[in-house]
Amino acid sequence: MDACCPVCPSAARRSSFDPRAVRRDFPVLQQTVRGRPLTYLDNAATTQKPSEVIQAVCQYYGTCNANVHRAFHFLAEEATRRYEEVRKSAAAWIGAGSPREIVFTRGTTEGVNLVAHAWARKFLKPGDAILLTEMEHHSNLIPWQLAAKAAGASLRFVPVLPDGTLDLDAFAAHLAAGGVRLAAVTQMSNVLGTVNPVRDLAAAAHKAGALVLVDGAQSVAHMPVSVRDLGCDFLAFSGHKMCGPTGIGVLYARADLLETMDPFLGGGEMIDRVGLEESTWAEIPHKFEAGTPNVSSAIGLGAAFDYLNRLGRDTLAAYERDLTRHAVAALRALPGVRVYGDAPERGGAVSFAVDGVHPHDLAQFLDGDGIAIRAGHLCCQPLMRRLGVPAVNRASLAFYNLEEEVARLADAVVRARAYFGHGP
Ligand code: 7TS
Repeated sequence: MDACCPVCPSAARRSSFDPRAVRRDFPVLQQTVRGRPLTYLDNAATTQKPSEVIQAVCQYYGTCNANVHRAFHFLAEEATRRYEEVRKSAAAWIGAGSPREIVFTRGTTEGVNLVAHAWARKFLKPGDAILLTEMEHHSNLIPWQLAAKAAGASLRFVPVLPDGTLDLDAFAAHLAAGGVRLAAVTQMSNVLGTVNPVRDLAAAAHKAGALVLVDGAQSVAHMPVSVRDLGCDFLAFSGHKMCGPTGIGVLYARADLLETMDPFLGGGEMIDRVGLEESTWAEIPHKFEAGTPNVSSAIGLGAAFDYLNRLGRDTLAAYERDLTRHAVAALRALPGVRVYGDAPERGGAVSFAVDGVHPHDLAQFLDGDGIAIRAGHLCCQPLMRRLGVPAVNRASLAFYNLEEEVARLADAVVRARAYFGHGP
């Protein structure tokens, strides 16, 4: 990023980070689309993958493919060793006390569902409440609707204020009303970019006797996150949003909670002793990993941890913060453009509306220029209702995005507005 950018005066200090060099690690980003450079601004949906991750998956299949945790031959031992090494890397990535607290899942969605089944359905009673917020992704809403219905529990919601932050007084009031057994909150909104004060929320929830689940789908990919620092009881995230492959994610859960929870899925590998009528379960975390896991994607996720660690998480987060500030300012400066969310701490999901242009039309127009953004309700229909719109546009940034890509977006938005009859 240019040091001369007026909205990011600290850029010069970070000149050692070279996003142009980093982009060369990503084969997808080298492409042109309809003769134009690909401008990929849909990173909140999924990030692109560096060669290192792609090669790790290929290399696994080419050298040591085997099922894990069951055979004694050398391929199986190597595959198991590598799979379990990634569990240690995942624990280190989020500051968990032990790899026993790391359950591999398919992604955030499965992690939340696991807790909703294995914890909530076992421990919630009629009259209990689950505290959520209006900005939750459907993945951190629907599982709780289902679990609450099954247990006879209720749901309570913290409203979103006009600046895109949570109504913290309402959060406190819900806790004070009693009966809340779990607060489930996103750390970073995939629509507004808002970073919620999860550490404070967790402390307050614990004081009220509630557990805390953090949806880390957006945060874990874009800022350093430590479960110890946050003081949360559960945290779920997805590998594919942080340069890893699809189909692999992580659920962190406190070991003592995992010990008391029922299994989620039943089948091979999650058992200790199996009888015809009754069975006992494997040690945690294996009790929660029934069947053949996604070994290759776990290996790829391990490569993603290594890659991002090498670039430096603080460096990447600082660069993204500057680029986000720049993107928000650039879009806000355009006539007829409204950016949603103005939280003091925010990530790189930048949702906006263009006067008189339907979000889907805009996304299609931008696609004609090789610019990939998302349009729609972004799996946050209740939040759309709070914003008073059926859909938004969203540009979402990663550390390999450039200031010139933001300029390309802004220029295309201006042309789209003119094209649809609202321009200057
Ligand atoms: N929670 C949040 C905050 C998310 O942004 C997403 C995915 C999920 C949960 C679900 O993650 P998954 O990997 O299990 O699917 N968000 C988006 C998005 O914003 N656009 O596409 C997917």
